[in-house]
Amino acid sequence: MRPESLTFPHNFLWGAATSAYQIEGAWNEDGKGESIWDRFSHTPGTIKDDSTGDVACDHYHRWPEDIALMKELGLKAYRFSVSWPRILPDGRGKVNQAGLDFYSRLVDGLLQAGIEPFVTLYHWDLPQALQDEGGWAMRSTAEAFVEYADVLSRHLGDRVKHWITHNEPFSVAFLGYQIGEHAPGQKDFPTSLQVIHHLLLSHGWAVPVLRSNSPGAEVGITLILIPIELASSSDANSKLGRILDGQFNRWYLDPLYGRHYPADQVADHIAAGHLPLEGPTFIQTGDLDSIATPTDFLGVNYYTTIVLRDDVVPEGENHPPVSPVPEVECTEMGLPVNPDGLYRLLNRLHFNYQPGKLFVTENGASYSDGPGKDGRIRDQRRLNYLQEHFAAAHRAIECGVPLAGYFVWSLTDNFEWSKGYTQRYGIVWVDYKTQQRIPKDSALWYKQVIAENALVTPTL
Ligand code: GCO
Repeated sequence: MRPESLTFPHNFLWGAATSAYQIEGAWNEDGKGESIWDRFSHTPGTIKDDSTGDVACDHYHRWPEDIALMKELGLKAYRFSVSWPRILPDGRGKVNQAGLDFYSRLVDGLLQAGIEPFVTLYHWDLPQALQDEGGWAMRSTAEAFVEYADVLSRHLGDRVKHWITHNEPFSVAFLGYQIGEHAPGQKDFPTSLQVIHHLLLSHGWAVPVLRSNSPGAEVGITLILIPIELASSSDANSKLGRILDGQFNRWYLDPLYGRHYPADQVADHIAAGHLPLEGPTFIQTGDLDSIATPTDFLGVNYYTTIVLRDDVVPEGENHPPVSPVPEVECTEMGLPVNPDGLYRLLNRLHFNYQPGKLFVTENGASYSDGPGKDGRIRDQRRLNYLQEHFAAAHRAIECGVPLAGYFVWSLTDNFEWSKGYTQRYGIVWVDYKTQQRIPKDSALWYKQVIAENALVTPTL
């Protein structure tokens, strides 16, 4: 390793990411409305350890401490999401001032600490009132999203200069509407196509609203991207590779970058009877132009790559359908570790779609290492994971990919959706009984990386 070559560009934004439902708690305080995740987690049998996000990391009350922690680590940026039902308890109409005040204080606190806020508008906690009307299957929900974007950006637009409309529309559709493992727990493929369309449409509609309320701000969207690699070029592998890449990646990237939904996938859906749906079509003239509204950056969430091998067949509803290859290390989420996949993905995006700017908006790993007898948390596997992925990002930058920042998922351990508290992604440990936060070795090393703006060798 040549240390001098592993310095990152000046002003590279090193950050960490979280989302509202996963950390805030205070699920019914200060006028907040119910979200689909409140409803879902309160439904028996939905969450692995029968837990909920009712309290989570209690960030709603402990945010000053959390900002102090971020400052101590030297974070340059913090990506968090806003709970829509804290702002508009019924999804539209009546505004809850207490909700706006909470985020306003958070933003002010971050700026005072010299930390750039990156605000995600939708990280999955739809107001239940909108779900009662059909949720994202309805075009009216996309309209309500624009109202929400307007209210929020009117209040924060003077201080927030980075907006992310949606987090991972793929996960909303796949986990929430195809396999039913996330809220709202439906299993209906054709509906999921409608849901995706309305998510993307609401993004496109919101972009000009955010820009006009937040002069000079950069606006983008975050996608989870799951590269598919072929370990052999058999016909079966190539076909499956094309289909999975279409479902996970191209179905989102293509329309966002003005190429419409991918023709091969549309043909597959028609052949399978998934399109068109009964009744009037959900795609209206002009929608694809709206979806392709130019943005300032693309947010990339990267965790793993799917490698298709002839001898290992992905299992049906396993998500993502990874083929565990015995010799490849997996995180405790069961995701194979593949840093090269990030390098190739960033290059592919640059070659193929050319976003003006890219941020890795999430990357991290679930490992449960906790405090040793001396209280120190030796999460060496997470540290290695991050080190290898930072190096992959660095290689991509050297190839000319305009990567401007990197957000580790996650700042603290938190509520991992249907896995409850059984998976720990934080670089900071949370003791859920006492709410004590303890930076893990990975956090202490990350602090050094940020301070040097370079991939330093851990000296812990
Ligand atoms: C995402 C999810 C995160 C998860 C993380 C780990 O954006 O991918 O929103 O909330 O916690 O991906 O699975």
